Amino acid sequence: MTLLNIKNLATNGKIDDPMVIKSCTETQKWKISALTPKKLAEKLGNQLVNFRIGTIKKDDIQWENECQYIKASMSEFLDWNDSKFTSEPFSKLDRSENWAYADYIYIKDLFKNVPDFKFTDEIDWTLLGFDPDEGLDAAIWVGTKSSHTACHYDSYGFNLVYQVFGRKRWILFPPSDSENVYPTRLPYEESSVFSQVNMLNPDVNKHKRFSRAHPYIVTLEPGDLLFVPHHWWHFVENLELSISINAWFPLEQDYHCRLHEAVTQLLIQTVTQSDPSLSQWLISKHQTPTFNEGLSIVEQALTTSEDFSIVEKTDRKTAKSSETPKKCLCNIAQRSAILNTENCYIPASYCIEHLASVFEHWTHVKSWNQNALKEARQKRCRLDRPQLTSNDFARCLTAPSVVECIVSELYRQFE
Ligand SMILES: O=C(O)CCC(=O)C(=O)O
Repeated sequence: MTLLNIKNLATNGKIDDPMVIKSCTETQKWKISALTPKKLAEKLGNQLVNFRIGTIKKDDIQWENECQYIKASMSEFLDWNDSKFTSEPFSKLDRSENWAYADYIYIKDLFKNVPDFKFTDEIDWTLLGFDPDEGLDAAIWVGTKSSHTACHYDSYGFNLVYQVFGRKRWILFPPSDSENVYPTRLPYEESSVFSQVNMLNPDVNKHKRFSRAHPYIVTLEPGDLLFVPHHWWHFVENLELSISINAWFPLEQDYHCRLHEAVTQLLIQTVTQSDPSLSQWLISKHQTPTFNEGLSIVEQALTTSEDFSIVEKTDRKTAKSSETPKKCLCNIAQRSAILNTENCYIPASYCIEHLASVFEHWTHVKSWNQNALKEARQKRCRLDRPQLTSNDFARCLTAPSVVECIVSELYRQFE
């Protein structure tokens, strides 16, 4: 019998806050739990792996479209990490100035040439209540200290993250904070919505509403399992050499998200065609389809989301007329009981007050106040009218709130 049925809890709305299970008994049974960077390098031999390279800057994050991408073996990566002699391309990168991240690599692809590797022996999602054919597209993330992923949310499903080696810090924000973290589709990556806020040094003059956001902060250690609910924002940073794995699991509302994504893709295609310089925002892995291909993807998504759109519309009406913010508001004690594990805790106590001790430079976010807002507004009025660029216009046109209006209009027109 499954003791910890995460699938049931997550898909039936019994947990809708992030949750960490410290030293999770179930996942520690997985063979992959014993993986270390050294063992990984031995298993993979000379096989080349993609690494994302960023510059170490104390208070500046690196967006994916600003990173370099290289291919090297895992052992070259480890030698470089330890400042040992290594060959190109790592030898060209100054270790003290750069970080490297083999991020979001499908486990099945990475280990396809490793003879003794069997996915279900390594990772057994059934121990968490999933069916044997679920979670097979899990990804692995191997990064040096300071490597990070810019703040974003994933369009589909919910996410389970297992920390295998080293420590990794997650800063999460609820979907209700969306307007406080300034969503954008530039840079564009299919199914990721980025925040414009620099999480290592937020500019509160530029992003005023960020001071109202509600971060949940947690440091994952080896053996910890993190549940990331649907559409929760996250900024993730490796605090030391780290390995983690994750998988996204589908939810019913993904039908609606698929239509939202299809419309966004079509708009991105349109703006990059009108001004090719906007292509700098495309994260290289992804190619946008032609306009007609994009249109037919929207059409398909509209057809498959039709049934769901009826539910969505009803939900939206109810949401407006009711003040209840959440489907499921059970307290920590109740949830611990549901999970039937002593090691479970919810990092909800990591609220805004906690920030100062985590990031000293965030203290100015806390001290920022209404007077500062007034001053900033007056200053802006004194400035000359800023010039509207194609970049500004593209950012507005592809903004998730605008796309949501288009999606609603599509539902109305094709009812
Ligand atoms: O671990 C990371 O750097 C990012 C992980 C992430 O974005 C995710 O699992 O959704």
